[in-house]
Amino acid sequence: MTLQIDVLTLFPAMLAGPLDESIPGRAIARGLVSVRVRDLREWGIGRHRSVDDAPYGGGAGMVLRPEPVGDALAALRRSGSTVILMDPAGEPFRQSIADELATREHLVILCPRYEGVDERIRSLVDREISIGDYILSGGEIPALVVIDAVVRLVPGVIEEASIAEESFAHGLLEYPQYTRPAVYRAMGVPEILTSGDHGAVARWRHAEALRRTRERRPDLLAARGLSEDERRMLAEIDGIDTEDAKRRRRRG
Ligand code: JF5
Repeated sequence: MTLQIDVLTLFPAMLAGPLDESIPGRAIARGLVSVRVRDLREWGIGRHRSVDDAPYGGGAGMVLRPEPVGDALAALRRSGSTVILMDPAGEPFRQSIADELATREHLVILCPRYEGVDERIRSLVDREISIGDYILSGGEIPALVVIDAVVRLVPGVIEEASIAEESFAHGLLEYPQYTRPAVYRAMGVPEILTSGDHGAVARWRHAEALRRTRERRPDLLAARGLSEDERRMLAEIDGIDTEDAKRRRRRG
């Protein structure tokens, strides 16, 4: 089943290039995903196809008028659609949201410009998503972020094993990766990776992912928790001699 995505924007050209490239480009070319970019001005008001107006109460900038947005959403949405507003005041985007969106049949993504949409438009959308705490000039780049994260989860787009292996799938940051040459600017490669011992490599990677996550994103570890085995791995990294390690040494 093809995931269909409609993007509603005043700057359609901002979407075309990125969606032509790499994994999204290939997914679209293979028909696994279909993306249509629609110009909000198609639903603009009057001879000038007006889409914005000054804010009630005064203040700087312009606000997207509700009628063009409402009409566009009415035209694009159907039963089974999920309508998304990109907005810094939305729910922080995370992998679990991407997982959920990848199961939908039709996404409509609304990209605000200027000072944002008329407040009454919020009642017409299913979810509001933020990609982070910074100000952008429009919702197009956030929409591309969401599309990229979602498209790669659509069955057949990338190898199933790659998704399963990905660190966020386990709630951890990725383990360190190395490729040739064996020595680069006097920096070597951990010996275990060239040992041919696949079990040892897997354990090392798991331990390094834990180490890195604890160091850089303790919030992720706190949210996820640690198994008994993982506590032992971190203790070993810290050089703490656990009763368990002593027992294992005695047994040889
Ligand atoms: C925008 C008014 C929205 O969509 C975003 C955004 C999402 N996360 N972080 C920023 O910004 C576009 C511009 C103006 C509302």
